[in-house]
Amino acid sequence: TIIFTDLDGTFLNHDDYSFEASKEARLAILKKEIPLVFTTSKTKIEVELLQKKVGIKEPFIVENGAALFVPKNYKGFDFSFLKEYQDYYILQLGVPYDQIMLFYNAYKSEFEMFGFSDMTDEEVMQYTGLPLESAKRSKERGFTEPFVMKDEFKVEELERLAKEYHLKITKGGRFYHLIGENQDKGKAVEKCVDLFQKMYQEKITSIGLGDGENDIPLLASVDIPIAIKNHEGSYVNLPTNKLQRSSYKGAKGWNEMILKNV
Ligand code: 2M8
Ligand code: MG
Ligand code: MG
Repeated sequence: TIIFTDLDGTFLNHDDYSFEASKEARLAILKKEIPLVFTTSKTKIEVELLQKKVGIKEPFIVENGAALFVPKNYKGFDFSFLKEYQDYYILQLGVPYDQIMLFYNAYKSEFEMFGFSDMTDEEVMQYTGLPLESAKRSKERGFTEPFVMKDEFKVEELERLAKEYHLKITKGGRFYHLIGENQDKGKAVEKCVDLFQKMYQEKITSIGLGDGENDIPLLASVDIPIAIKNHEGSYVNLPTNKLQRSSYKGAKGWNEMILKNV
């Protein structure tokens, strides 16, 4: 078994980003040595710090499926056929941030987009409720740009234009995200499962948890999809009767559903 989880609103509470309520489930996962793969819109540095806080060192997927990082020497497996990057092996599905910014800067005034690159640290804090240090880290983007937009009805037109640049738009709990056309959380999950099946030489059961629109590809690509009740009290929709739904929001819902499934 391998678990892929979204962070904000799923593993972490939407409002205060806390995860204490999932203690029991985290212990169960630890005991069974189940890989817990954070699969998020967040940046590499944000995930690294969260892993430290949680006390785990696992592979992780950043910026909406832009890249999968596998720590070197993970479980003694040989991932050296992948590209090396710092203390990791990396598999990249996203495009360089420069390419994202080329499009973003060309259209930001016309569409009145306000992105992380325009925001001061304080503004990111206001929009997200993150403390200063975390806000700074969320601005260290490598592959994608989160933004808000005044005229939300113009998103369709923006999507059409993005397509010409081989980019697309997805939606997280608070922001739109400008990302590469060949990336999403689901594609990265599939690559990761393939890698692990190669290592273990057997079929692996994948569990996925998410609360947002950008988690739909993730949920669609796992064996056991779990929708966590989002901050508005609703669930993402998936055209399958396999979808399980938590009774609680955020970390408490995550705890509930992991204990039910592992
Ligand atoms: C952004 O992502 C969230 C995730 O769902 C969103 O769209 O609401 C990201 O840019 C991330 O880096 C940041 O930590 C988060 C903070 O709420 O916002
Ligand atoms: Mg979320
Ligand atoms: Mg997310």
